[in-house]
Amino acid sequence: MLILHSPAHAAHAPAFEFFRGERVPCFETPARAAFVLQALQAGGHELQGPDTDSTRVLSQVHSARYLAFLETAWAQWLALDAAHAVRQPFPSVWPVRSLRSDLEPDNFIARLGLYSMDNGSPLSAGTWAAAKAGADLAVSAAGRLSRGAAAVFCLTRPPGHHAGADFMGGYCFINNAAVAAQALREQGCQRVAVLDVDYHHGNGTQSIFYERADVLTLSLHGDPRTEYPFYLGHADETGAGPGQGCNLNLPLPAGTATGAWFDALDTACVRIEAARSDALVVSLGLDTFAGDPISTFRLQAEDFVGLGTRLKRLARPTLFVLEGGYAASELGSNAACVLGGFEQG
Ligand code: Q9C
Ligand code: ZN
Repeated sequence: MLILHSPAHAAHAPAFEFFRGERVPCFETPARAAFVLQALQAGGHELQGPDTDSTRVLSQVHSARYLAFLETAWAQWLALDAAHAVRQPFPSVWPVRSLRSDLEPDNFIARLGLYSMDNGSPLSAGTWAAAKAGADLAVSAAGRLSRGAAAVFCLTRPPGHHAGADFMGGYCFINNAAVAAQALREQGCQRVAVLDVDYHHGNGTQSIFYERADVLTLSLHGDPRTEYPFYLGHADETGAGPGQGCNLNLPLPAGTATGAWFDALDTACVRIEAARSDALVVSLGLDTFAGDPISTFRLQAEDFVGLGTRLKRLARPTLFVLEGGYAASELGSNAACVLGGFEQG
């Protein structure tokens, strides 16, 4: 399978996040992509770089003011104090119900809160460069599918599926899967399906397309009653307005293992076929793995082969985008299992 990748991902390398009352090393690291690259190259997959700038498509997915903030956020942080070069900004205040989000405060931390859903998306000097490179890969991959490729894998980080039109969250800044789906639409696909198999609900992708009938969004994930992102991802969220019926959530209890997970995958696949989607974007989170340090599902390496095989049966042009997966040393072999299952399926 064709792999699209850029070394620019490594520019996003914050050191710390907050976890259960402690400041801990980030789970979402450059090493994740290095493990995937190593495994896929060892598996003989062809590797190429991006060939398209995503700027125009990005403006169809994210708000202008959010993109302007993200692009300059690190420079703004440094401008406050040169000592910030070795510190990470974290939001500490958010415009929740009854507070105004139409105005941009002058205070940097207040603006960071305006554009964040959590304090779990640490920024570093190269965050914009890495995230923008990921979007370039997503648009480039859509172009490959439109020109006849059967499948492409975008080896990107940081991940994207928690990022909404105007906010970052859950290690995500730009919604690569949404950018890919939007690019496919603009390149002539009439109906696109985005299937999110990350452990966490793809709240950003769902919200971006919630009122649209041209992009079907589907997500299998840990039940938001107990799992991040907590405030979206319930089964009764089915789309709105013209997009009514175009969102499917399949929340599963913490601890879900192979049998129940594949039943849900089958439900999602049947819906994709019924919708006659003509291209498939897969938000490929591998944090459903039993060994994941922050998640509770219990999939094994061979289950990822089964995932690839099931997706191949859909027989649609397929664009994989890497999302989560924090058992870094097994991330490469698990990704290779999905691609292997797809190619053999
Ligand atoms: N610092 C993805 O898998 N954060 N994101 C938990 C808080 C939520 C995961 C720790 C996990 C987000 C793309
Ligand atoms: Zn995840």
